[in-house]
Amino acid sequence: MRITLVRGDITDQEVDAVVNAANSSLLGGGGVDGAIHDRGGPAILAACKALRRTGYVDGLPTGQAVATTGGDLPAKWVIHTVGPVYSPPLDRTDFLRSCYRETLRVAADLGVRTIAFPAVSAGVYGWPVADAARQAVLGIRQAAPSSVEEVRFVLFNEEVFDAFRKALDDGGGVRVSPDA
Ligand code: AR6
Repeated sequence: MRITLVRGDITDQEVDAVVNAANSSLLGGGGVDGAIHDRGGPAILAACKALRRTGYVDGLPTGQAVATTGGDLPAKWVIHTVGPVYSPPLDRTDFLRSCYRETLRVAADLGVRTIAFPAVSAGVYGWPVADAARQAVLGIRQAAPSSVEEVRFVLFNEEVFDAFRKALDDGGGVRVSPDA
């Protein structure tokens, strides 16, 4: 599995699956969530509502992941995951790593080969960016080998991009594409 970094908008990514930094209601919000629903159109919300009527009556728990159609996005799938709200002194880091592990497990079940992740919890949920990047890399590295060939982190601004580059500094085989 190859890990790549790009600075950009996750809704532009031509990958099999994009990851939504959702909330447990699965009914939309701001940030990545708002952008995905805006660009992906009503089919995504309809699929989320259907999930709420069936297996996820109480919503999607923190650290878990579930897939829907990608609607009008270039990606075929959206995999929704719920990051933890940053709330020291509670240690919620394993929930954050779990978002990446669980998302990759769902992706593998779908036969996904390329997947784009945002910096889960690093926006509205307030997780400090440097640690959000470290937990992201750890979570990806904890995932079982699967069909996934490329994990692409798509970072919206330079500060987050630099944090992920630093977190990956000790890893080999990383391709950095700031202009993609
Ligand atoms: N593409 C890539 N990254 C983005 C984009 C985009 N289009 N838009 C924002 N980011 P956030 P969270 C970056 O707040 O912290 C929502 O209301 C952003 O700069 O989207 O997990 C949900 O419904 C930041 O670095 O997710 C939840 O209620 C990162 O993506 C809550 O926010 C994550 O920011 C989830 O908060």
